[in-house]
Amino acid sequence: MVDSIGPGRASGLPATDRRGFLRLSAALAGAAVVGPAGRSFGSGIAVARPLPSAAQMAWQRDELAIFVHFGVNTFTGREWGDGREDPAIFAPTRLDARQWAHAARAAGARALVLTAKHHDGLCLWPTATTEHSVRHSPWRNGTGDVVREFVDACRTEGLRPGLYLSPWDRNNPAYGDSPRYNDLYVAQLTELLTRYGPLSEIWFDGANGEGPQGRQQVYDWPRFWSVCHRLQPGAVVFSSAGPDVRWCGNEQGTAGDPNWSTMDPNAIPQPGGQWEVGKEGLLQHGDPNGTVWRPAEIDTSIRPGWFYHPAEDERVRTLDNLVELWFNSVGRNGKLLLNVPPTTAGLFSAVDVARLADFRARLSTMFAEDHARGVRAAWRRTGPRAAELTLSWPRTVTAGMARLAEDIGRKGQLVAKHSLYGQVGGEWRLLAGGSTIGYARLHRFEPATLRAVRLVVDDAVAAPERVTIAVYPPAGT
Ligand code: FUL
Repeated sequence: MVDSIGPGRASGLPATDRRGFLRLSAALAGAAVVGPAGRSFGSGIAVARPLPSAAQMAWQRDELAIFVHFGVNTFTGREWGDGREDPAIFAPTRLDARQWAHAARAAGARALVLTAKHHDGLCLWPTATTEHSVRHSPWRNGTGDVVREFVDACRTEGLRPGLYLSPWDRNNPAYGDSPRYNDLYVAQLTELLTRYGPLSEIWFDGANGEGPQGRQQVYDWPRFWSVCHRLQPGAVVFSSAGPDVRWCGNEQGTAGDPNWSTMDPNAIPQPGGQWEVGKEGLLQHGDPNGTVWRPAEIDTSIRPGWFYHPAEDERVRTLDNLVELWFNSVGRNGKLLLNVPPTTAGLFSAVDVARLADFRARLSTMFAEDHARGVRAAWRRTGPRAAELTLSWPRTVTAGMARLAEDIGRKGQLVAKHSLYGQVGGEWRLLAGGSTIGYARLHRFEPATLRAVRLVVDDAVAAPERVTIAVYPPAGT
């Protein structure tokens, strides 16, 4: 995300306000009373916690998606085009979206997101809204449609397609003439959301640069989002302000710890730099008392840039770095959106393709053997906000990693602090610990020979619900 320039609009989503939510929660929960920290007390009846929608759940279960930045910048070597590029420079020689999808599947990704239009304004599909599109490119003699080829390739590989449509448009003369550009932008969205079948995600960047003569574009976010929800009810809408999925606050690939999937919808009412100033912590950590489900997506690139630059061929993330990234994103209750940019040929580079396959092979090896599979674990509440899960083996096992998970689909996210102990010889030893768990929490710890493990929920925002555990051998064994 980039900082936007100039003011935006103070109105947010017509979202549930906090008081309205609390009234609703109280009604749902009968006599429950909400305390200052959003916790229930008094009646002992729990206040309803936000839950993910079916679309948010599907998005989270994907765990890994591949971001595809492709456009005129691929041919100019820049990261942001200025909108004056001739569409004729978009001339991939061997574009094959099936190669992207195949490599994504080999990486274990379940979805992809393509930049249908970046800030330079070139539309990679034959839009009726502007002349600045692939229609005026020599690629496929001007009859091509990158979005179509991308979506078809995703479906062939059984992957879910998603699209990025930059609101900031440095080419379109209407940009800066707010109502006119908003209409045009909605027309572009409508084409994308109606022509290509079901999408998994619609990705909004908050960039809001100046238009011609310094004019300031005021985006109509509530309108954009409602168009998405109406035309693609199965897709999640991403931005720093959600509404379905939030930006994690950095592009380095690190989710927060803690990382709550709940947010206060009024804290960042719309995307854009001015709304995000001072809110990095909130984007990183979410809000345990938040009234809406808005989990964090971790977008980062496999290379220093988002677009392909041959000079960066030596700077592709290493395998170890990718594994680290996995622990810091999916392993912290996030979803990883890893960018892999096609070259001027229109293909992922061989280095990146090999790295993606190696990445999945490494993860598959690391998580191949779950010592906890099929072993009965005993769960018991030990206090109003505490519980423990104990699992013992008839023989000892050597362990070095664990994956914890809450039943977020049915119970939401509850655990605020946890500790993992292992029984080594006759003693209980602390192996790992942390704050939130959520969809997934990965821990690596000093390899140990264990008779049993005990996960202690030290604190939770409501009575804790059963957590599941998987226990793996040390990485590299
Ligand atoms: C940013 C954009 O400015 C970058 O170019 C890239 O698309 C990234 C994912 O979002 O805000």
